[in-house]
Order: sequence, then structure tokens, then C-alpha cells
Amino acid sequence: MEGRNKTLGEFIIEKQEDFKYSSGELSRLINSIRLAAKVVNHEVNKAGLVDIIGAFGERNIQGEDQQKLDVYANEIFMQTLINREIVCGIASEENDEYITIKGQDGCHNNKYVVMMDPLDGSSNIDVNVSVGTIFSIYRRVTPEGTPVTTEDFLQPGINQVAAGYVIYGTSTMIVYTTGNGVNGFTLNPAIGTFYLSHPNMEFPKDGNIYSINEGNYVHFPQGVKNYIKYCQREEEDRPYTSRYIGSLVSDIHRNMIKGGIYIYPTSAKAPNGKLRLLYECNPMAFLTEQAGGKASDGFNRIMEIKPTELHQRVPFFCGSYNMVEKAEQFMREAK
Ligand code: AHM
Ligand code: MG
Repeated sequence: MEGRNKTLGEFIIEKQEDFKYSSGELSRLINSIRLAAKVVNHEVNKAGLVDIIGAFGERNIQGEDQQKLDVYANEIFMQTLINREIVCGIASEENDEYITIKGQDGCHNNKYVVMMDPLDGSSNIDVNVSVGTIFSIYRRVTPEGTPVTTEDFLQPGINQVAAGYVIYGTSTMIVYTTGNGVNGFTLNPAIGTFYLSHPNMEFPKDGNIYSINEGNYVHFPQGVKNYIKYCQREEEDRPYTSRYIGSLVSDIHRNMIKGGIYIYPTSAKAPNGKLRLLYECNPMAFLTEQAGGKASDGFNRIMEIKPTELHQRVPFFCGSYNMVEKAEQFMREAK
């Protein structure tokens, strides 16, 4: 079997020459994410044992309850990246503003900016449901040597040089792309090593799973309602099944393996949808396209949207190519 016994560390070294800009920095960056993922994994696994779960008593910029582990994961990912002096800026779903990072020499010579959702789906932690970390990496667009600006963060998704997620599930995995396909690595917790377990992951072109919070049905746009009805129709033997964990990373991960579509549309309650373009949709869209799937806002390719603000939300249709095409067709027809 390809990749048997290959560790993530070995894989990163082997693939370094494939990177567009092969200075080794991107490899170091992914290595830091691997390290932070292990630390967060350790803490997430202890969630029921230590008194770490529960609301922290703070609300993040979107006005949602922030859980303690969100704060923890945010700190770990931030500190790991800052300490290694690989990036020049980080924007996190948990922070109102981006941060600028300079090296020990006081210069701003690093090339990459990172955007992340350190612990997505964290409301699921206290019920033992999988959560994840999502990350997205860009080269800065402003000149090296100067502090990063908003412009470095408000880049369209097509500029991503790498993206991925960590899923803290029944096993812990890192799944990422640097633009040459998608590979998944599973953690052996006994020795703390990620092994290549899912080489060249691909979304099946078609699938039978649709993942959407149907509790919001009455608020959905007509196109989405029609698509759901299409999935539920009995005639023509359409064996669709509904699966919604409510944890984006887990829903997308399952659909990538089994074939399916994830939809978080606009609704009367959430006029721009719920998910964030920079921290959630762009990285998931990059992974999805690299795995042969499709990601759109119902009409346009997610990765071509020009962001206008850090915490911007967009409707999200993502998954098996033909399923997303079909859903888009319903959206167009109902327009
Ligand atoms: P979060 O970033 O606050 O955790 O919210 C994102 C999560 C996704 O993981 C999930 O797909 C979605 O919110 C679920 O939302 P809802 O409960 O409205 O269906
Ligand atoms: Mg999130």
C-alpha cells in the first residue's frame, strides 16, 4: 500500500520541492501546525476529565459563546506559529483583529500569513462530538520587511498556497493540501506520530448524503428548499440520506470520503449564511477542489470571492462535484 508507515514529517520533507516557493518555510509552517495539533488534541481528549469545558463567560466578535477550549486552541496555534517566527501575520476567528508578527531581529521578513478557526464546532465538545481546526495559508501581498496590512488577509481563496483541517474525532487526523491533491494523516496517539493513512483523497463525483441544518428549513431560500425536496423525492429511486453533525470539519470529512454535499445557506435569520469566508469556507473550498469536488456560494465559486472584511460570512455549498452543480441549478432556477 502506498505510503505505508510514512509519517507526516517524512511526507513534508519529501514534498518540499513540490511547493511553489521552496524555501522550506512552508514546510516549517506545516510542521508547526502538526505540533500545535498534537497539543490541542491532547487537551481535547481530556475535555471530560478536567474541568476545562463550559462557557468561558466571554463572547467572541460574532456574539457567540466562547468555550474554554476555543481559547486554549487559539493560544496554542498562535503561540506555536509566533514562537517559530515563520509567519508575518495571523487572523483567527476567535480574535477581532489580525496580529502582526516580527522576527527577533525586529524585521517583518516572513512571507506567509495564516488564517484559522482554531476550534470549529466547539459547542459540540461537551457532548463528545468531533471538533476541528481549520487553517489557510497565503503569501503576503505587501512588501516584505513592512508590517502586514489588511490587504494581506483580504485575498481571494485562489491565492491560498496551503489549507487543511485537523479533525479531533474517533481518531485524530490532519488533512491538507498545498495545491497538489489532498492527503490525510492519522495520529497514532501512543507515540504521537501522524501517519499517511489517506493518500490522494478524492470526493466521489456523486454521492447520496446531504448535510444541512433542516431545522432552519422555513427560512431557507426557495432554491435550497427545492433542492432538499429533490433529495427527498421518492420517485426515480433516489436514495439520499441526511447526515448533519453540526461540526463543519466532520461533515465535510465524511462527505469527502463517502460522497455528499454540505450546505449552509442564507436564511432569514442569517442573511449572509453563518460560515466565515476566510477561516472556514476558503480553506474547505481549496481542499474540496483539490479533491475533485466543488465549492460555491450557490452561484459563484467561493475561491473567487474578493473578501471585504475579516469576519465576512458567505453561504456555502460544498462537496461532490455533481451534487453541488445540481444544487446550483436549483438556485438559479428559483432566482
Ligand atoms: P463555530 O465556528 O461557531 O463553531 O460555528 C461553525 C459551525 C460549523 O462547524 C457547523 O457546520 C455549523 O456551525 C453548525 O451551525 P448550526 O448549528 O447553525 O447548524
Ligand atoms: Mg468556526
